[in-house]
Amino acid sequence: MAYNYNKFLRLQKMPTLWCWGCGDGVILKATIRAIEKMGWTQDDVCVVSGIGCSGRFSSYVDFNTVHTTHGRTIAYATGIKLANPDKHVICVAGDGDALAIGGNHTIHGCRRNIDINFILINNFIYGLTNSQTSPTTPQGMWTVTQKAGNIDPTFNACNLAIAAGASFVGCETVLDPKKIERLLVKGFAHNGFSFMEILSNCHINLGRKNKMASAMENLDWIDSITMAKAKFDKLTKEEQLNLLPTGVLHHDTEAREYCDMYQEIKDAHQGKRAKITQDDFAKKI
Ligand SMILES: Cc1ncc(C[n+]2csc(CCOP(=O)(O)OP(=O)(O)O)c2C)c(N)n1
Repeated sequence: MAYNYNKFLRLQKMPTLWCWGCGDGVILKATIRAIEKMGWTQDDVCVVSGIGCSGRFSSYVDFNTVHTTHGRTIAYATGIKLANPDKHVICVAGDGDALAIGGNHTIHGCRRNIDINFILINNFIYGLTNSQTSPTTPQGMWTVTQKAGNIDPTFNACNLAIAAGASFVGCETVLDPKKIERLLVKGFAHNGFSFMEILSNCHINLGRKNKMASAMENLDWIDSITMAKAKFDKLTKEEQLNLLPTGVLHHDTEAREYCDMYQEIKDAHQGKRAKITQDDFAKKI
């Protein structure tokens, strides 16, 4: 039986502004399925998105939503989560939004390990503004700002998130919507900062000038640069170059979550628990 997405969609906002064949719709549907799998209601969830094609996400889903400024999803989400720790906060941001203008916010969200579910839609380009280089655009690719080919080295977003302290990090691609759904369910269930990168196609703004003008060609390219973590781990360092592993890449269940620690401080102030000592939150570096 066909899955009924309508109860979580703002149908009056349809059709979306996304191009035909864009992966953003695949991610949106997987997110709705994952939310339903978690048993969360519309009121339990707050979706915060930035600016970009990916930023339109919050317009189309019928939860509490905030469509905020470019690169600032985590700042808003942090405030929302601290004031409403019972809500499940989901941020959606593009690679430009999350790693360029919002890069600083992203690393500090990871560092704080606050219980935010961060979905990075990485289409390797600035989509909405028509093809400027992003921090994940592969070297050599044409962009409107580097017409002879991008010379900037690229970020590996998941490695960045792990190094910055995110306690759950994973990656999937729009080639396999079921795997996206499973990754999101695991990340949503994790108490801490869940960084979930989904590699997506932008055949219009990246593909047309880089010999992958159709969605299928763009997806074939994504397929060629990704490999399941178990297989990836068996490769030599040299063989791993230019490949991105998929699946759950890092899961630390011991790291303390920020709202929980904040609650303990509030409880101590209100005399509901013993005074906090320096050792309570100390972690060996
Ligand atoms: C402060 C600010 N700077 C720049 C812009 C212009 N702008 C809008 S979206 C965007 C980049 C979009 O790329 P990305 O974040 O990768 O999202 P996508 O559209 O690919 O989903 C830029 C530079 C803006 N809206 N606000």
